[in-house]
Amino acid sequence: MSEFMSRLKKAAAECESLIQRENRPAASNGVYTRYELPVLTAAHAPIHWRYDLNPETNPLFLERIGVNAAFNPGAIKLNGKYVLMARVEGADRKSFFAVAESDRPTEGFRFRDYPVLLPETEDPDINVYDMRLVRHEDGWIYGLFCTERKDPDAPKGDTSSAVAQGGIVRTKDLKSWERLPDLKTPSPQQRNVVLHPEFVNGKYAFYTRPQDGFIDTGAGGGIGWGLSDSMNPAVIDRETIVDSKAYHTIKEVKNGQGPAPIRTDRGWLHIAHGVRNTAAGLRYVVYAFMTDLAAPDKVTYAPGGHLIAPEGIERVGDVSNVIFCNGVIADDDGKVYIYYASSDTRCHVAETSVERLVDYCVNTPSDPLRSRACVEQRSELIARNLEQMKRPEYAFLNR
Ligand code: M1P
Repeated sequence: MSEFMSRLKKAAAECESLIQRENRPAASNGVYTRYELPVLTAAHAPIHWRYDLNPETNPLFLERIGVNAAFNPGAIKLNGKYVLMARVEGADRKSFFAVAESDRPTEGFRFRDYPVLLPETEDPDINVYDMRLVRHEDGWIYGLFCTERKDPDAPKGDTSSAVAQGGIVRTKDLKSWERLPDLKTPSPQQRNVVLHPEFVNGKYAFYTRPQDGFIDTGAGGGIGWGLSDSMNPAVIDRETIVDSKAYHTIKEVKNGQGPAPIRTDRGWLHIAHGVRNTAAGLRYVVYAFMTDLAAPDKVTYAPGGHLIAPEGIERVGDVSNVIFCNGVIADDDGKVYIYYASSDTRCHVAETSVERLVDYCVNTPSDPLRSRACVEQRSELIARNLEQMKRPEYAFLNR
């Protein structure tokens, strides 16, 4: 067999076995259950995205256009399929979007034949990433994403400074896309823009993340909120803060709304990310909170600390110590699949339910913001438990 054919067969078999491998539930803290294996990685990218499959032009079967990472997926259930809109990053550092789908929520994700050819505005995007897929009550599925362009005011020689804004597309089928104008807000830059799934006072409602600079949120920051009369164009005149960053917390440096919130009987259930600084750089974790059903910008429950923090292999990647979530699927049976990415490298899933997440939000005490107050909070739980443990049915605990 030629080198071409033997390498082609090997590459195809490896990719297929990755897609078809079984994914089993792993550790659970009762709130959610992680699954053992990532659901999507760079190696899930089809071989026909990466190799030239013609032996005449690629006799050695060399990879031509590499894929570096598949992470930060938006998520939606469409026509009975679990669909991820992954941020795929080529070896050339440019991110793009690609749909991967499966009949099962925790395994079997396969990329479609082509990545998404995203329509551009008259000011072409240099980089696009982190799409939130939102099924709005107006009948459209919107894709809200970050569009990044070089900062026109960057000093000569500065080839890093960029401007981030909220890009918007809409679709009915995740196949044909209509590009709408970028969101306009009073803030110089935006990232983590998310559309609320319902009208609020007859208007489109957005979660934003105002920021002064590309990385630093500066005086801005916090999960913002604003209303727009229309989506075409979407314009927010006034931004308020729903959930601010706070000193010595998991969201000390910045935070951002994850996917669109889930409607529950007890309020809107939000998943977000919080960032703090460490000697090893920024640490990103995922947290949860709830807001009022009638006023989605009013926080009603704010459990202290993180919901998901990086563990094991999740800690390591292109941008280490990062857990980021912009995709969740609330299934018809009440189960919730949290699709999260680790270290800007790969996608994972954790399974939970609306019931468990609401219980978590309502019954987890909020962050008391001081070490002593934290000990008092924990001691109160310990005291109640020690009383409980005196009951005969707890004798196995040997107290
Ligand atoms: O590298 C970590 C994350 O950084 C950004 O998120 P934020 O705007 O909250 O800092 C995004 O680039 C995100 O994609 C990335 O995972």
